[in-house]
Amino acid sequence: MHCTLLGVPVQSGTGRRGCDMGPNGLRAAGLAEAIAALGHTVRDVGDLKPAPQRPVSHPNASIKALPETVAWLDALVEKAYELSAGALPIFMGGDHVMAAGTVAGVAGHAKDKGRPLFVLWLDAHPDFHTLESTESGNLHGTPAAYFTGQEGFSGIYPDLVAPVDPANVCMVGIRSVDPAERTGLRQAGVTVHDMRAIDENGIAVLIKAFLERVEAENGMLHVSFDVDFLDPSIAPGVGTTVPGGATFREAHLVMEMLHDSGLVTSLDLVELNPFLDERGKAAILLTELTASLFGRQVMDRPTRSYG
Ligand code: NNH
Ligand code: MN
Ligand code: MN
Ligand code: MN
Repeated sequence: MHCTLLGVPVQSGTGRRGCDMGPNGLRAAGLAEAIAALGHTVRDVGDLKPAPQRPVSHPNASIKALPETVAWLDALVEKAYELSAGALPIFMGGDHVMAAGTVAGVAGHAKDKGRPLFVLWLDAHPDFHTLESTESGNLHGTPAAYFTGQEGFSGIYPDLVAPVDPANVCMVGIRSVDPAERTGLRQAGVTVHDMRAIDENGIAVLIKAFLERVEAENGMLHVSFDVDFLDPSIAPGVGTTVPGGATFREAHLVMEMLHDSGLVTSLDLVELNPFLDERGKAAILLTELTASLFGRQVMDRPTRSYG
């Protein structure tokens, strides 16, 4: 397999500084080397720069850093569209507002190919706020609402060429949902597997059902991995820790199943904050998890195909 690494040092979407060091944290942890060691070719194309700022504004006064964030998205939608036509892109964030740009760009490519885009959202949070509903004003809480075409983003965030069908979005690991997000998710029909669903069913059952759908519909699959999906005890390097997250083995199992499926076409690694990390713990874990996604196994197993 051929992959491209792109650094996206955006941190205007979060209230805490340090996510701009995320791409270099992953480089220091040996992300490219870990993927290459599995027999893949990896090209690191460096860090993206934001586009010039547009004079955007919104009546919600709590919103922080709107023109700065939109400038990142303007550059990123185009770059993600361009990269997804070639080797498998791995987007190294940066805070999670990055996914507004990556998913919008990748969705444009899927549309060109006439294939549906599916999104696996691994996160403690659904990030399903609109510009009206966000109370924190931190725009990393908005990407999933934007790329599924919820109202109120047009003329501000980049124009959406191909909104993702909310029915094709599967969220796993969710354990912190604001009231407006809860309503929005239900109305849109997003599949949300909260931590209780993982406890009751086991994560493998949930992931397998989703992958079978992607396969059956010949979908492309974007995986958006927020570090706070993981329990903070194993991944301290993130600004928004929420207790009760995915365990070490649950997270690896998801990545191993994603590898075996052969369905993943693009990947976000977001919200790593090296300033808050402990001796590279979260950066190293994220690197090891990515290695599982690219085929690292304890013992050889036949690669299953879903569907
Ligand atoms: N829902 C909260 C907000 O909008 C928290 C979002 N924070 C995240 N998302 N880290 O992944 O502010
Ligand atoms: Mn997130
Ligand atoms: Mn989160
Ligand atoms: Mn492989």
